[in-house]
Amino acid sequence: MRLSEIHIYKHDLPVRNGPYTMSLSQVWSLDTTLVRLVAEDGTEGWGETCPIGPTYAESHTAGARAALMTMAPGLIGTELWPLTLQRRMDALLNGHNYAKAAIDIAAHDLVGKHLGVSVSDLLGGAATDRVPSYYSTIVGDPDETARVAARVRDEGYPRIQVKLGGRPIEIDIETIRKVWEVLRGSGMRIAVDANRGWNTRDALRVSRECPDIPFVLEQPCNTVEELRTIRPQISHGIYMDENSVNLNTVITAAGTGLVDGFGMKITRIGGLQNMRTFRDLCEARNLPHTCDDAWGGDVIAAACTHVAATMRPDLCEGAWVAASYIDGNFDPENGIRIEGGHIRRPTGPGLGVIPDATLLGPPLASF
Ligand code: 0XW
Ligand code: MG
Repeated sequence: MRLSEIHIYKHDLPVRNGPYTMSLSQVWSLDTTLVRLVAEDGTEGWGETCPIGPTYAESHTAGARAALMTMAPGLIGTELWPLTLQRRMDALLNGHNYAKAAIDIAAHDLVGKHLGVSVSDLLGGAATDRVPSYYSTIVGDPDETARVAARVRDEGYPRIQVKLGGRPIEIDIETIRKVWEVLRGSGMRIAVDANRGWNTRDALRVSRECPDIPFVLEQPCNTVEELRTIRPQISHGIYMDENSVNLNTVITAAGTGLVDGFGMKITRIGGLQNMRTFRDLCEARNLPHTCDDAWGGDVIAAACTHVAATMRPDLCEGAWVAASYIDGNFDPENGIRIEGGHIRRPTGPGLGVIPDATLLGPPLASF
């Protein structure tokens, strides 16, 4: 089954009650890119990629569209099976995983629709229809963050990710302590995520001053070398997020015992084809991991939900989707919603969500 048409769309997703604040960035509205692939038999598939601003990762929203436009002419006529497509994209453009991911997701959606199976079944089969999510706070006032923690605990979230960094480390430590006061005994798991914002001194101090609190440190510092420095000096687990830029890095991090788990993004690793390999590597090493993306609407949210549904349940740290920070859905009927801290796995073929193209306006480019 060959690819006949590629259409590229741009859409703004304002942050509800913005800004979304992390240690090194603040965002008010996200610029997402969607692609619609059409196969020679007329079957369609949707993909999406949405960097959360220009400083979170080495990805840029206009860069995603430029990369897609560079590859698009050379992709027309390519077989849509995901591995074939991945190799073709690599032959057309080096790197730019986050742009390739949009094509890869759309191809999985299209192949699933063609075969009448869901993306989670294409990825090996779902272990659950009720996928756990986790709540990610913003960097905020300690008391307010503790109030949010209590609220999402009561809503049924199994896990919380507390954003920290970009301010005096004493306020971060106070925030962790206040969150723990309300979550102790609840069974809720805690990650503290400085999004690269601490130096090794601060990361070590957080761990030393909170020896009684069972959190994991997600991407505390900027580089792999800094993670390696703090690794033998702390007792808290370390998860890698922003540094896991490709499968090569993941293999080394998992294989050398550098980290205890991953906060993982589908677009950063290059799409669902690579994400299934990542998932299997984690399973082989018993390493917990999330399935997230930086941001995005229903298409990326559905992709995250399908992958997380296939993860070994005891290793699944949850699917993070932007639904709690954005209004409305691309697919008004089957769009992704979080209920009780969990997400229902879409039941339809492919991704199980179909964007209403009238919400997106005309494509920016068509091939
Ligand atoms: C919580 N997230 C998945 C959403 C934002 O893009 C940041 C990210 C993370 O874990 O760093
Ligand atoms: Mg993170």
